[in-house]
Amino acid sequence: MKLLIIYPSWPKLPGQTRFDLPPLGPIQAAACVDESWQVEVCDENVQPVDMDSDCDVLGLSIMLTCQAPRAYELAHAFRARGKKVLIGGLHVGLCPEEAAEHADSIVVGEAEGLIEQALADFQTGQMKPVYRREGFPDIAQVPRPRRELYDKKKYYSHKDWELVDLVETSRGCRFNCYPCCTPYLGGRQHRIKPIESVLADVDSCSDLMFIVDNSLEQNVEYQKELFRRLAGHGKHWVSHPISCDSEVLKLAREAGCWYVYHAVYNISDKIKDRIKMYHDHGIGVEGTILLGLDDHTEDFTKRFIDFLLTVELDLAEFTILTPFPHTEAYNHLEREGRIFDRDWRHYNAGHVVYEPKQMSVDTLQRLFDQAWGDFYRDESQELKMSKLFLQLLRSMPGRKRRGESQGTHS
Ligand code: B12
Ligand code: SF4
Repeated sequence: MKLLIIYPSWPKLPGQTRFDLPPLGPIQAAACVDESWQVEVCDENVQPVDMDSDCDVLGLSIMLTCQAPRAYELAHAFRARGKKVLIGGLHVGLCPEEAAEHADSIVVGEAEGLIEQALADFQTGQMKPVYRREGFPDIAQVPRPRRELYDKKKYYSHKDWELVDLVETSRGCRFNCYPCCTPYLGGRQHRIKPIESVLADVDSCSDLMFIVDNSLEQNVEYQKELFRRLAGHGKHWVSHPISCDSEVLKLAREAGCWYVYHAVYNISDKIKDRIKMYHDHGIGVEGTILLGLDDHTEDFTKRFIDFLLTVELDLAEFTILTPFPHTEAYNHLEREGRIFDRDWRHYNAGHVVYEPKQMSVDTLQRLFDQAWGDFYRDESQELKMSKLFLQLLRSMPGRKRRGESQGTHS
């Protein structure tokens, strides 16, 4: 039996240099599937879809809400060719009823324990429309993702350098920030993987990694233990924020922390100090900046952009507040009747889909473009990225370009 899992293409942010990373969801779901199935993964962002695939089941992996329309198009095309279609991924956890309209079957939430059942039921002709569970699978039992299903050299390289592998060390978050759906999807408890299983996975990765956990910061002891054990594995990595505490940052650096994504949400010395502290420990910072919150006026946004130019961020990613399903932002804006655009293709964090409180839709859209333009005016994004790479290469002298004899990784 053959399962083809497609990760559909999505509309990228217009201002951003394009980097395609090997998605983790499809190969994590694939890891649950038993040997009676041959599994293929196709990331439509980097390769064409074989519409005439001889698969028995088409799996669709929808991570982002803005991927959903393309996923549904593919679902219809494959069903018209007589294929059974099984849809899973984060967006299915947010909008199961919608996904179910386009599939023979859906897996709601984390796939472990469910995708196996769906495929076994397919083999006996009894695949159910919905697979879901109460609670979450045992994080200690989550298998290692099947990284060999990607041709990294072919599809995930930039200027001859192989890009990062995605690694997950925990799920869930005890916080509940306004724009975020992670606590809804992954639960309000921080579920951590045993460090041995993280390290076993890490050893199958290339020397560059993106630790995708949304909030390692919520567990200081886990960070310390993880970073202590990660040191010596020869990895360099990017992550979401880690605790701004000298001991944690020192351990992180020794474990190969390259740079962190860090939300910058206001004009304050506290933010400046945090960025400086990361830098003092040899860790870069990419600011993630959300525009369009209710207290953002046009004047504030302009001053905010100016402030960002002074705080020595290594990179910046600007996004527009987007009311993704099951977030506080959605509940709030929906309650006030301010969401006017429900086309999921516009939910890529680069479109205004709601009425901002203190400016017009057009003004916010213009300020978003201006933010990208101003931040990268003197030094382009490519140049800033190259500087970060140079910094990295100095700390890993063994790393060679693809094709050279040593230090290459797959
Ligand atoms: C990695 C990541 C990215 C990477 C993606 C790289 C790639 N090629 O995949 C990058 C950096 C590109 C990215 C970008 C964005 N991201 Co992002 N990202 C994530 C992150 C941190 C991790 C996702 C992940 O890999 N999880 C681990 C895997 C194992 O979990 P999973 O995908 O859910 O897979 C499981 C199940 O869903 C299921 N499953 C998955 N596939 C399949 C398939 C089948 C057939 C089945 C049955 C089951 C199944 O099984 C898996 C195992 O249980 C999440 C937050 C999070 N922690 O989940 C945000 C997240 C997905 N991103 C989010 C957002 C908003 C964005 C942006 C739109 C804006 C931004 N900057 O944040 C941008 C895109 C901008 C643009 N238009 O270009 C939101 C999603 C909101 C939404 N509803 O769309 C999230 C949830 C963050 C958040 N806290 O709100 N992101
Ligand atoms: S933004 Fe980060 S800290 Fe806040 S709820 Fe989401 S995952 Fe947790």
